[in-house]
Amino acid sequence: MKIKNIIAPNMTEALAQIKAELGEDAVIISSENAADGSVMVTAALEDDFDISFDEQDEANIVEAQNVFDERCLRECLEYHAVVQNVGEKVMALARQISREQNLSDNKKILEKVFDKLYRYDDILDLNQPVKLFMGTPGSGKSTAIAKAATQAKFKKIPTCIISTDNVRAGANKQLEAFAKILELDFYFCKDERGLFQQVNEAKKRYALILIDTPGINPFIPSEVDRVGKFAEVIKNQAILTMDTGRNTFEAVEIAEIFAEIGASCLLPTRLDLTRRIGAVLSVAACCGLSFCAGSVSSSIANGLAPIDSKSLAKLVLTEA
Ligand SMILES: Nc1nc2c(ncn2[C@@H]2O[C@H](COP(=O)(O)OP(=O)(O)OP(=O)(O)O)[C@@H](O)[C@H]2O)c(=O)[nH]1
Ligand SMILES: [Mg+2]
Repeated sequence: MKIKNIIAPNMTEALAQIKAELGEDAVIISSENAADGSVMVTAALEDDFDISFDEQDEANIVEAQNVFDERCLRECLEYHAVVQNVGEKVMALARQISREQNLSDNKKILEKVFDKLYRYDDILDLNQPVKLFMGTPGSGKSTAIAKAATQAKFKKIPTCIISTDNVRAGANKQLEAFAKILELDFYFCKDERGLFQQVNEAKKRYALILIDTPGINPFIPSEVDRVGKFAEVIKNQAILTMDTGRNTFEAVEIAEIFAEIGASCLLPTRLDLTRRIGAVLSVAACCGLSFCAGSVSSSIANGLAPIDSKSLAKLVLTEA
């Protein structure tokens, strides 16, 4: 606080001097008349604190209120065993979205993060009518095909199934039996040349062509090559089926090999047997694979569940 004592011939002059020296906001604390008729006035001025509240201040407060629970989200990602670089990407996007869109709700933020981070396809998207399923042995290829074929049958989509699996005894018989029950046409091709011809023929008659391949060990090049040749001739959608409960790092390594031979889409299987989905979150982000559906039961009748940013966010936040 600034204090000034002013002596002036009269009160009018004293006030003028106070105004000149301390400004309009000064207040008179005391005044006295001296014996000679002059006046002695004590005036004070509060220090200048900026207490104005403008739009920017308001925005800062809104932002502060909307800070999301970073620790909770980080713990969820750790629980699901998401690989570090994908986890960091999710956190960075979450912070950006929270700040830019004034959001504090973890579920809403995570949905928006997954909207940005992943692509989502429809398993029955007929713009890509030829769908080849690939994956490790027992990853759920034939089951996923039977489920997709069942959905297609319900929607009256003209569909056929082609098997290229001559590795596992009885593999064709199983799928052929499904095709028979569903009253769908079933074909078998033993090599890539046969597949090429069969697919070209099938395109004239069917809106959806589902191709099964033998389960392969991605660490054995000759096995990878076998399915790679099939993928090369169809030049359409290659779907990687993967057991959701796999070790995250193994899953990413395996998916990288399948992505190299053309896998563009991920179909997580055994979601019903798994609580942690870090492997599939990591695979889709690291290998740039879209999600096309998820398998949530061994039962063919239960079909395939659609996967989108909402279902992924729910799985991440509720299981952890
Ligand atoms: N609980 C559960 N079981 C599944 C799911 N998907 C597949 N299975 C089971 O997993 C086993 C293997 O599935 P298949 O569809 O035969 O796997 P595949 O990839 O065709 O196997 P190969 O042809 O031997 O390479 C079967 O017993 C299926 O019933 C699923 O989403 N949930
Ligand atoms: Mg099979």
